[in-house]
Parts: sequence; structure tokens; C-alpha cells
Amino acid sequence: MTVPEEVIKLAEDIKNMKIRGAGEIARAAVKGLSIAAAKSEADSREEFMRDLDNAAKVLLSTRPTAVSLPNALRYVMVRAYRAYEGGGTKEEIKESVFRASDEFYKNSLKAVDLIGMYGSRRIEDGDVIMTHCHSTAAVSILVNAWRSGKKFEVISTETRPRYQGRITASILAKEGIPVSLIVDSAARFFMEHVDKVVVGADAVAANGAVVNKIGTSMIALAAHEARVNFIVAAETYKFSPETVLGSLIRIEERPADEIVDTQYLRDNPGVKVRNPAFDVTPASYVDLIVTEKGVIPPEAAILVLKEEFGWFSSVSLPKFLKEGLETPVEMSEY
Ligand code: RI2
Repeated sequence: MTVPEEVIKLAEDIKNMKIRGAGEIARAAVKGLSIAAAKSEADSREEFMRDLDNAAKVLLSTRPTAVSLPNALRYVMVRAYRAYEGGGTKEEIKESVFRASDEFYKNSLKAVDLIGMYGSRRIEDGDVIMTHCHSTAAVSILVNAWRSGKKFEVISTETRPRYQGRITASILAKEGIPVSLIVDSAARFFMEHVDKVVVGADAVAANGAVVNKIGTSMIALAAHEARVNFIVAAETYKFSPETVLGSLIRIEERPADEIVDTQYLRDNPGVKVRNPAFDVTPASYVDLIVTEKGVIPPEAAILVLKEEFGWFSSVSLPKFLKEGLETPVEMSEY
């Protein structure tokens, strides 16, 4: 298998979370395909496609939950296959990969800005906003609102085990936004003072359920109980087309040593440590999903999926994705 060193390194960085956040993972993935295309030493078109497929497989295997990853790969690979099936030369297919990768990259950043703009309109003076983990899209809403002159404060959970909440708190503090960092288990304690919860998403299912960092659903439950608005910031490439066809979103379970050190594990062989990285918040606990196409109720997720991906299609999904996702999906224009 000829996958360039740089792509393998990129894949490792995604796997060990040096590159993290659903949006960043997607951007890294399309960059990986560009590198694979640039470095390919294939003599034929067929070989070139095999190189691309192999790179896509390696990138796809890194983290299973963030749907942005297969969607980003699909965006580029569908276009590469289209060029290939249309009889394009190796150079033309390569060009299509560069173009698609660049397009996805730029559009994804534009999406984060638009979400910031739309979502900020829901923030009001005096709000106390709780957030969880570190989401570029959720932070975009908060920073946008602050820069537009709204005055509010933020409560950020630290987000064990990897403490991404510290990143959020430090970004907000640098922006001048008043922010308090709390332990995750204090979320319900503070909920009575909270006006809105704003979080990101790793995946949105066809039924409007939101998959996000572990602990999100517990915060949603507390928000629901306290009648606090629960707002999700999610680009449309985080919506999962596979869920239309009945697949479930796989929840990644990460190593035990993210929670306890290896000495503890050695000293306590009878203790089993479980470390799911994400959980599912049902649509009934979500008030709004802010996408770059507009603000929607979670029940409208199916419409986003239909518009973005369609489901009666002429172009089949690249083979590697069919294998990787184990679903017989036929996708069209995405
Ligand atoms: P943006 C993160 O996952 C968090 O769950 C966060 O809410 C989500 O991705 C979306 O992040 P992880 O990579 O795309 O930290 O909004 O496991 O940045």
C-alpha cells in the first residue's frame, strides 16, 4: 500500500488528537488527500485512484464518530471518481482532487463564520451561557456575539478526560469575555443561573439527535429540566447521510489511560475503566441547530440531509467508503 509518510503522520495526529475537533479533522482529511495526490508516483490512472483510495482508507480509520471526516473524504473522492469515470487523465484527476480539497477547506471555514453570525443573533445582553468541550463552531457564535457588542458571561466545563474546556475558556478570556471554568459534574449546580447552553457537534443524525463530547447529553438533560435553551452549532457536513439508511453513529471508546495513569491500572487489575468519547442527545432536548444554511429545529435534520446529499442517485459512493462505512449507500451530488 503506497500511502505517503506525511499522510500517515497526519492520520496519527488525528488519531492521537493532536488534530482534534470535528471541523479540524475534516479539514485535515482533505489536506491529506491533496498530499496523497501530489506525492503519488502512479504510472497509470488506475494506480493513481488506488493511491487515493488507500490514503482515504487510512484517514477514514482514525476516528469513527465525527461524521465530518467521511463527509469530507467523500466530497473530494466523489469528484475524483467523477473525473476518472469521465475519462480524465491522471493530471486532470489530480487537479480535481486539489480543487475539491481547496473548495471543501474554504467552504468549511466560511461555514464556521456564518454559524457565528447566525447563532450570535440568539445571544442577548445579560445572558449566562454554558458550553462544553471545545467547539470551533460554538466559540464562533460566542465570539461573534461579543464582537457585535453583546455583554454576557460564559460557564465552560473543563471536559474530562482531555480538558478541551480549558481551551475554550482561554480563547474566550483572551477575547475579553467573562468566563468561569467548572468541573463537568457541577453543570446541574450552575444550571439554575444559565440562560442558554451552546455546544458543537461531531455528528447529527437523520432524526435530529446530536452526537457530541461525552457529557453533552447530561448537560442537555439538566437544561431541559431547568427549561434552558439548548443550542447546537453544526456545519451541514456534520449531518450523517448513513443514518438515513438506518446506520447508527459509532461512539468512539478511547484508551483507559486518558482517565487514570498506567500505575493505577497495574495496581487495580480488577477495575475496568470505560472511556466513551461521545454521547447522544435526543432531538427532544435540542431547541435549535445553527448551520451555515440557517437555523433549524432538530426535526429538520432530514431536510438538510436530503438537500446536501440526496438519496436517489446516479453516482455511486466510492468503493473505499462503502467498505469503510459498511453501508450500501448510493450518494449523489455531495
Ligand atoms: P468543532 C469535538 O470532538 C467536540 O466534541 C466538539 O464539540 C466537536 O468536536 C465539534 O468541534 P473532539 O475532537 O468542529 O474533541 O465545532 O473529540 O470544532
